[in-house]
Amino acid sequence: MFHDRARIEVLAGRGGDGGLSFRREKHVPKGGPDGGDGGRGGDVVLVADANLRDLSNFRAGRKFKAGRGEPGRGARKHGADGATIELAVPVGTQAFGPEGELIADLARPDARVVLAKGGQGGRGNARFATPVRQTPRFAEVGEPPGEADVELRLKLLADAAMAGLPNAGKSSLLRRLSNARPKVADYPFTTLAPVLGTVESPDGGQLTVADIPGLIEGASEGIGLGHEFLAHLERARLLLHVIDASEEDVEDRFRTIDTELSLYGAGLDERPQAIVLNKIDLLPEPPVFPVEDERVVGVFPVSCATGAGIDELKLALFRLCPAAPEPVFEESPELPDFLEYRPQPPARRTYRIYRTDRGFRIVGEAPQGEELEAVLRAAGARKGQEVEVGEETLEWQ
Ligand SMILES: Nc1nc2c(ncn2[C@@H]2O[C@H](COP(=O)(O)OP(=O)(O)OP(=O)(O)O)[C@@H](O)[C@H]2O)c(=O)[nH]1
Ligand SMILES: [Mg+2]
Repeated sequence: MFHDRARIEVLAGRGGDGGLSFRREKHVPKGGPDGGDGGRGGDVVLVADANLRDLSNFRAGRKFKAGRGEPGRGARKHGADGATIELAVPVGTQAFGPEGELIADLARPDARVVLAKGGQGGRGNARFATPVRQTPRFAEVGEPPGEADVELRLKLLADAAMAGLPNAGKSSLLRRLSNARPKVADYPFTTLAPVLGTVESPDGGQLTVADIPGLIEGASEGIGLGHEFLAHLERARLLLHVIDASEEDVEDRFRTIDTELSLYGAGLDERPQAIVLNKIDLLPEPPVFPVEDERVVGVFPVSCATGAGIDELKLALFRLCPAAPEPVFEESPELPDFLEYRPQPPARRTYRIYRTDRGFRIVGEAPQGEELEAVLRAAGARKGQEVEVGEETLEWQ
């Protein structure tokens, strides 16, 4: 099975609480505050791995959790940072948020995207000592972690992708053009999953070409195998439309595929097409392509059986493939090794939470009602503890 979709839930690590501690030494009756800071929670990161072919590492509904930051301790000991987890995905994976919005596009090998950011560690009470407040009896609580519900979709990144009816000779053509060795047979739907091949030019250039399972009429509505694989044509800048020229009605068969491309949408019907008229070894005369269409950037009679026309096609591919587009997301200025990074909207908190020796204190514009409860529960509030909010002191139930 070829898995090109997965739904995952990710939870970063909570920041560790700041330490609330006072120095205790034998001959020092009143030691100063010495609680260290809590560690940062780990992130959940997607990393594009050039060795992966699909998303089968992710089965439906899998959850991934990064490590929590350790709390700060006495003697100003800082808590350790929580472990970040890296989820490897194939190059070409896109991540979508709950509303179907594009969050990340891992379009290059080693591209990295933070899906959920770990919480900052809280500051320990040692940090709050001032000349007028020598014994701060509070420490900051660690920040809550980022979380995300994400749909991963692999959309192959190929310079050119093949479209065509079953049996047209797409896989035979990929074998002729590239290093890939997809299965070839004289029955329809031989190819069940996309295959990528690398085409090399004599002067050292490289292109990738994708062989996609055959399309039939109704493919855009899910008939045959084509539908779910049409997405893999989306990011190819040139379509190689492969037609068996040894049969009648070349134009009809061209139209059948073209209709499915436009019904699918996503701009597939605007993509430039190179028409490959295959199986000319079975024809007494060279074929003609009877269609006038501005998207057709070239017509190539070939025979995958004899190799006729293949070198011409290969050379033309390097001329016809438009330059790669700019990445969807910019490189992050503050994280230069994070490509295609899109920062999460910063969680602007209008308040801070501190642990005290009797419970918690909230300073600033505190949340109300259920939100306040959730925030305190997340901070580890227990029954009977005191919660100071502004001027009020409540008891946590
Ligand atoms: N005579 C002749 N036969 C060819 C040529 N190219 C491919 N074939 C044959 O056509 C049949 C189908 O070839 P494939 O490459 O498997 O076709 P496909 O388009 O990948 O088919 P699906 O994967 O089912 O969509 C095989 O029997 C090939 O040997 C050609 O140029 N000449
Ligand atoms: Mg095939």
